[in-house]
Amino acid sequence: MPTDKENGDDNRSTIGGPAHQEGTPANEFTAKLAATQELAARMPYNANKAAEHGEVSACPEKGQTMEPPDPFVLGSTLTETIASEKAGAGEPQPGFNPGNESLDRVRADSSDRMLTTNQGVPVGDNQNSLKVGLRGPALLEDFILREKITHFDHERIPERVVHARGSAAHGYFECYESMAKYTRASLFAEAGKRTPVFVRFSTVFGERGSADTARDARGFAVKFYTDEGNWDLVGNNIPVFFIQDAMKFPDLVHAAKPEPHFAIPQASTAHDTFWDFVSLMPESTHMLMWVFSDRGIPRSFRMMQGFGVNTFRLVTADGDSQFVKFHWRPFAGTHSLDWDEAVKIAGADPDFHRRDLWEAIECGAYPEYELGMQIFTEAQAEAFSFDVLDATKIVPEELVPVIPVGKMVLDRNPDNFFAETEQVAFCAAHIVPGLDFSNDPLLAGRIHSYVDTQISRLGGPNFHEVPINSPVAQTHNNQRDGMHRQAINRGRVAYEPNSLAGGCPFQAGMAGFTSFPQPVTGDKVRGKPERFADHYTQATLFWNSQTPAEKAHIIRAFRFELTRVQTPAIRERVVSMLVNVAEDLAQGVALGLGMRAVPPAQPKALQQPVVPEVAASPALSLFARPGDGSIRMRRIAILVADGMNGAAVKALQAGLAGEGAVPRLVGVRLGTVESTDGDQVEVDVTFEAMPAVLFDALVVPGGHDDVGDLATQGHATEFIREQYRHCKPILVLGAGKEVVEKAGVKLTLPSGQSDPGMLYFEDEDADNILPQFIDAIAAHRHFEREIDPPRV
Ligand code: HDE
Repeated sequence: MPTDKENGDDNRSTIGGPAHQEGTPANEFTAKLAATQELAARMPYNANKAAEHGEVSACPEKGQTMEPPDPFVLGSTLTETIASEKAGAGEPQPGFNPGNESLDRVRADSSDRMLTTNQGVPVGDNQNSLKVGLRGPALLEDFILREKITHFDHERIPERVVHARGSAAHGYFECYESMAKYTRASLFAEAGKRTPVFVRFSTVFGERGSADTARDARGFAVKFYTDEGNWDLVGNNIPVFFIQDAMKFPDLVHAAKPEPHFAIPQASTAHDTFWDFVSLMPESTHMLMWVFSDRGIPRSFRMMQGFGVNTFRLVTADGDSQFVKFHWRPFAGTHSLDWDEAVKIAGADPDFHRRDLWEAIECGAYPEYELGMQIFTEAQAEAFSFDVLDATKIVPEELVPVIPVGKMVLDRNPDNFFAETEQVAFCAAHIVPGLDFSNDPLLAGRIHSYVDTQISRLGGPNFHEVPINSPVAQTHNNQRDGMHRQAINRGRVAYEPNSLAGGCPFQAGMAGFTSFPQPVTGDKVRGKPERFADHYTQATLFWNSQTPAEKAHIIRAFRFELTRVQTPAIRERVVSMLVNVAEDLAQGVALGLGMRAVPPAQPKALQQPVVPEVAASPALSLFARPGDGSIRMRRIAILVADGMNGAAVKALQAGLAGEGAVPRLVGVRLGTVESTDGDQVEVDVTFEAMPAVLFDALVVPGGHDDVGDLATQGHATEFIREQYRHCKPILVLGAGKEVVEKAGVKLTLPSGQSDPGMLYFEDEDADNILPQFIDAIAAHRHFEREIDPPRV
């Protein structure tokens, strides 16, 4: 394109202009001015202004918009068509924002490439700094060294103030049926519709490098990249929370985190400040019951439920709204660890959950969860004995059933932990048209908190442009500038209403997000609704819904934590709170703490008793969801030593692997062992590298008497004892029985009855070994065997 100079025209000023632009434009600059004038003139006033007031404002107008007579009007420059390798072709696609494209746009691959600086300059020597002579001083001009070190110096960003430790995966959500009669949310619009998701699981209180198996609630945060923007369902694996009002969140977190004077203990609530706080906050009792049940130590992220916790709203296209509670249910069932096991795993493999998620996805055993909704009207909510705005309460499934609405499949691991898992920014305020908030005062604080925290964690207001956070829906607004801005917005208009950009981007009107017009009246107050004062009814409901084994575990969990509390008055206060939940619970804990007597119950905030709708809810037991019977990704140890029956071991190994399980031959050291038929069998892993706690089940093979020297190896003996103590299925074949007995483990229950988790076959080649063992593994744990203190 010839420039104005070449045309013989003057350069034009960018300040002011004539009162009238008449005549044919002499060049592109004046043509642009004229087209701009034409466009602006078509919007003589803001026609929507009147509709912004009064009752009609409830249905906002679609913004005024016009097409420009010339596309240059909307551009920043006249030179935008001058292409270069860096600037691009200069042909913007109207309405397109490449920041929302798939992550491929930022995936970097260095295969077959030279090393460069961040400026793209090839680096000749990546081994040595620049010096005066080989033994001389380094030079300040070494920009290559300085860039490398400077970048390294700033590699870390602040960790999340809570939920710092986490792992994530990509996947998709698939809707079962249209939910249009409940919500206009586009992801629920039709059967089979798929929406990409990114899910991050986390612990709450531990630091970024803490162990995965700490007792804690688990975060279950799902980012749905819907075609109408991102929806973040930022939930937990427990359906209630410690507190009722956001005002108390910093107090809770300060009490639970390491004590500030010496920063101890890491990732544990077993210390004075936590129990001091919660025992003065009786509304936390219900949450404590859940966290100190086995839900606080899940076996895997793949085997835990998720809950939205707060009450939300669904809103239809016609503007009708109902309340909703969100639930995730794992197809693999809900399973947990044993506390003793969790403690040992923290040393043996602190990345236990992270590794498990990664391995399952890499192996094609994609974790799957069903999304369910409890949908109920405001009138129903009014009639409940509890307040649905109180996040310390559930809505029992007996009152409102959970409707399955779709399933989520996690089928891809992130490429880069930092870029994706660390930089992902969830936010309880990220909702889409068709959803809305309730007045839950905890949720109100959350709506504020998440964006605010990302500003310091990710260094500014543009964190939505980090590729993992940017929606797949196009983003267009007049927000500009700030740290790390990536979008290069075209044009000079960054305000609305405007005529100079043809009114764009224009407000969506009723096609966009509109808040549900819930009527609100009342005085400004600080306080809580009366029904929030019921602190114990649902804690008791939870207790009453547990099996005897689960109750025993809850008592032990309280016992462990409170034993580590130093101040007896705090222990007493906790027990006095538990008396209000159930006598047997309080007695069990008091006994475990060596108290001389159970203290009297703490006075209740609510004097009149609440009559709950249900006394027990079977769905609250962890055993209510054993899963689909599959043993995919369960780790099974097969102990091996010289003199074992190799044929039986190989058959089992193949059979278990065929079921998708992970059988590993565990021996004293790597190398081979010799089986009875003279075969050399390769050991997969050693007792040291993978101790018993890292396996879900055990096989003790048969063979020669004593199966070689297995019975005399301390490692093997300890391995068998731990598998037994943690109530895991054990398969014993032939002479393996002697090895097990020498470890002090009995094949029958303490009562003398047969142990369903202990399978013994004399004939090591019997046909029914595998099916029976698979059933025992799918059942996960065999608590019939459990006694306290343990037998071995
Ligand atoms: Fe969070 N929470 N939270 N929270 N939360 C954060 O946001 C907060 C609450 C939950 O994998 C923070 O990005 C307040 C309930 C998850 O990145 C922060 C209150 C539930 C995650 C924050 C709550 C959650 C967070 C810290 C009370 C279950 C991790 C870093 C008013 C429904 C998301 C961050 C991820 C993270 C604030 C209570 C779930 C500080 C103020 C209840 C799963 O913004």
